[in-house]
Amino acid sequence: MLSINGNRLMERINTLGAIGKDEEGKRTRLAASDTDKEGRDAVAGWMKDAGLKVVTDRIGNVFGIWETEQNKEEAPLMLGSHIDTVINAGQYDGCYGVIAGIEVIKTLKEAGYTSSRPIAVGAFTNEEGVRYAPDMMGSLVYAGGLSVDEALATVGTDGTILGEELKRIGYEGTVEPGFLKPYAFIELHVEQGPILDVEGTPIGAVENLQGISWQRITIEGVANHAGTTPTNMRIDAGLAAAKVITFMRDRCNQSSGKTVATTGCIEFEPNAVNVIPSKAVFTVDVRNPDEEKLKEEEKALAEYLKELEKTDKVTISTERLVRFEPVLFDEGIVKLVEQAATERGLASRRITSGAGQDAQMIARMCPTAMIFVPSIKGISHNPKELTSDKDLVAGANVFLTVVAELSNAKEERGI
Ligand code: HGY
Ligand code: MN
Ligand code: MN
Repeated sequence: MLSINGNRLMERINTLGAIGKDEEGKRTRLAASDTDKEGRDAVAGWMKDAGLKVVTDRIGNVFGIWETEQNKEEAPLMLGSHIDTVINAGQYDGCYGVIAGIEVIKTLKEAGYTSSRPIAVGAFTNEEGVRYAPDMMGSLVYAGGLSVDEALATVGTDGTILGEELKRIGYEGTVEPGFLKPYAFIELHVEQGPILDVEGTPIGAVENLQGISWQRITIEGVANHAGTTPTNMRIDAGLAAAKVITFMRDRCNQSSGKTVATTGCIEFEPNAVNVIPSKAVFTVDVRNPDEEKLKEEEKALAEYLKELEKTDKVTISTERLVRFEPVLFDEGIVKLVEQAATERGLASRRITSGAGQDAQMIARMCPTAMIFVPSIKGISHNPKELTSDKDLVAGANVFLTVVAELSNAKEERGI
């Protein structure tokens, strides 16, 4: 059976993983930053090394394309993921899928395979959404869910403009997003959750992905002296924010684990140890695989904020940052993933993606699915994120089998 070059895969994952580390060893490659540029340059170099045509579109998505005179009129099979990271990130999230995509194509080419359709691997811009919201921005624009000009005008958390930053790092492409109309899309990714690791299952056949709701909430209270103000006279924005965070945790606990909620960012004004906060600005990320349940959570939160305005005499405003409905992946490709795992003697199980993914956006364009490999202890968005080399290579080989099947790659040797 044809297999990928495991050493090359791991060497590249570790090379990319070393890019963007600061003096404390924290790995951060926020979208369109200098470290993101370094990562992009490395990946574009590996695409060229595989003999791929490298094309950057206007939102900075970078594609490596393998096409021949015989197949270039056919709709391409598309692979891909992202290489931008969160702050102080792990080295596998996104990067694994992009590097494995290049590896799979290079392996097919080296083995003398020809495929009935072009195969393209993409590194999508700003999947994480940490610097510029929304997340999965590059793939959302690619799929036509957000105008490229609107996306390029996005103001970041640091006041920069995405389009200017892409230009500054040399990744302001000229080709319109959506220039390739994929026949199908398949993304390989680490699970980022604990299920496969706990069960000892090496392959996840991802059949759906949960809905995501991000909002920024601003609570205005009254600054006052921390020592002289009696408790019953306080209009405390900080306390009200804390009540929202615990309210959402209670909702999660009542949802038998289906709803998850996170406040990842919070800022107080004037942010002084002895001043009752006059303002709290914080984010709420709520997710649920069921659209109706997610709507219920959003409604419950909105009602609670209204109640809080009365009980705590604060003023509350909200700003929607992201809202993506749950996505169902293509049953035919999910089955292909299970078959490919079996062919390679690997156990697999159906699984839901708790994380947002570029695949959820490209699923708007074509039949799409994902392959997961285990994350040890389910840790992710954390430098301790880890998947064993063995699982990474096994996942990439299942990916190879699925890609060969979907692209009808033919050669005398079985794979
Ligand atoms: O937010 C997410 O789930 C993804 O990591 N962007
Ligand atoms: Mn990811
Ligand atoms: Mn991520």
